[in-house]
Amino acid sequence: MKTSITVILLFMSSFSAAQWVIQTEGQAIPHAANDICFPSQDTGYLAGWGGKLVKTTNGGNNWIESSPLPSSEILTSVHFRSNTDGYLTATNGTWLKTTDGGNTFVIRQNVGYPGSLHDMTFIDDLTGWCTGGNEGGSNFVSKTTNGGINWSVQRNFPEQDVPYSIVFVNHDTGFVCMGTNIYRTVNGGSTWNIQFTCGKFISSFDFIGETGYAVGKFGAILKTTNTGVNWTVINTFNTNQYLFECSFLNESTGWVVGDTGLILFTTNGGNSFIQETSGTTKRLTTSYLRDSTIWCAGGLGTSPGNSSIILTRKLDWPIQVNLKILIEGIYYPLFNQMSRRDTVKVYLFETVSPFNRVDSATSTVDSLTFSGLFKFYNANSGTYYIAVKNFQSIETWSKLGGEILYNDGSIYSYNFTTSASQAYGNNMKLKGSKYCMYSGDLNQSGFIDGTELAMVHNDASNFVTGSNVLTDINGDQTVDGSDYLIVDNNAFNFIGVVRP
Ligand SMILES: [Ca+2]
Ligand SMILES: [Ca+2]
Repeated sequence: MKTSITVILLFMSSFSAAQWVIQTEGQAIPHAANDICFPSQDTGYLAGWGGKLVKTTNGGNNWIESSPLPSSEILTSVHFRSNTDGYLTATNGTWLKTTDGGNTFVIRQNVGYPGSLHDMTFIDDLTGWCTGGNEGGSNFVSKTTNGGINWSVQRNFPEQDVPYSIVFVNHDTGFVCMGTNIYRTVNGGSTWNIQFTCGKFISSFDFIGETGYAVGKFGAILKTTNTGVNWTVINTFNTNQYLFECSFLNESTGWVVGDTGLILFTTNGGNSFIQETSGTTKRLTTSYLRDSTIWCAGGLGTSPGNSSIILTRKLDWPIQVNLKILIEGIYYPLFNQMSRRDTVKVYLFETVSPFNRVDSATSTVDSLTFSGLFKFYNANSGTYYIAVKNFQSIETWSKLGGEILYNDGSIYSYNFTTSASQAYGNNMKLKGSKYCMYSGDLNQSGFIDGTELAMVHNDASNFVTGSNVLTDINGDQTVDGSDYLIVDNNAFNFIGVVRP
């Protein structure tokens, strides 16, 4: 018995979510990493201690080292807007620019004030900000509007605060974290105001549209849904670890990385987190999402045992669609239920001619909730028509234009029952107050006609009974005149598939 349980668990784990893989540790990059950036799926950069920048051109499998600064300096951030054009910041106040993928650098010693540079963000090729300063010294945000040629200091903050992470969601609205405060600007950094005081040191931000997250010391996780006007503390994962960075794929799905190899994952906007197995106890300081891959990296300081580590994880979820659908014959409005759960096959079609079929999934639609969860393992994120088939019904397509579906761990909901227009060409039958797939295409020819009338008539004449009988249109386990009536009505109205 014990053996069979083990086998089942192994079987299940091989189909669970993707795993983190350690791409490189120690030797490839001898010092801890601070920031990672992937301008494309293949090309990535990692900046860290010892003045080191490393580069990959194969998605992180191999890394090539360069040393733009003396080893006593620390590169604090790396930001590439293309495979070749990027910027770096360093603790000695140096700002570096490359236009050849890190082979050569233009080095700028001062972007406003002396002092360490901590972070940098660019909203387009020309406009960017960086944060700098030292404890008890000159603390500032500096802005460029010409790709880093000129910089203007925007504001001195209170002496005790040092600005670290900075992010802009557009040319006007941006955030810096300073100590336990989140500062916000709505005028491109001309003025900054404290928007939220957390009580814990804040490390960094990530924004997806109006939704943003911030993480920090002592397990701090914060969330905003109105572009940072209001912030709420998320307490759903209890940890005291230092959280360094978060990367979100959409408003609800994202990762948080932190001390001792901690990686947290949520698919519901932080309502709950699960801890993913990282395979390391090293500090993870940075994470980056690009297309279907996330990387994170870290390490601690320059001592040999604390050298850098890079982990990666493929996002190989299916597209998940929760469909609500009713089947005319077996739906009873009086009881608001179907006479049985039924198997439904769902296809995804491209929305441009010739409307190629891309993927399919089969599931059961519940007799009471009218819902089923369909998982598509082959389709990539994209816009698709959702076409539904059932062994007794007319194939029914989703409304004009298609639906945007993502393979990002989220579940997309589509409800065919609320309105005729939820189906392409309004091709559904109103029964009670709900819309249903037409019943009667028993040979799946795409239309309902005399062929099906003959089939039902024949079985009714022979008093055929039983469950899941093809000609038992209303699912009462008897083939009779009431089944014939449904088919007759639809045949009379020339009901057939309506699709682009
Ligand atoms: Ca037919
Ligand atoms: Ca029947």
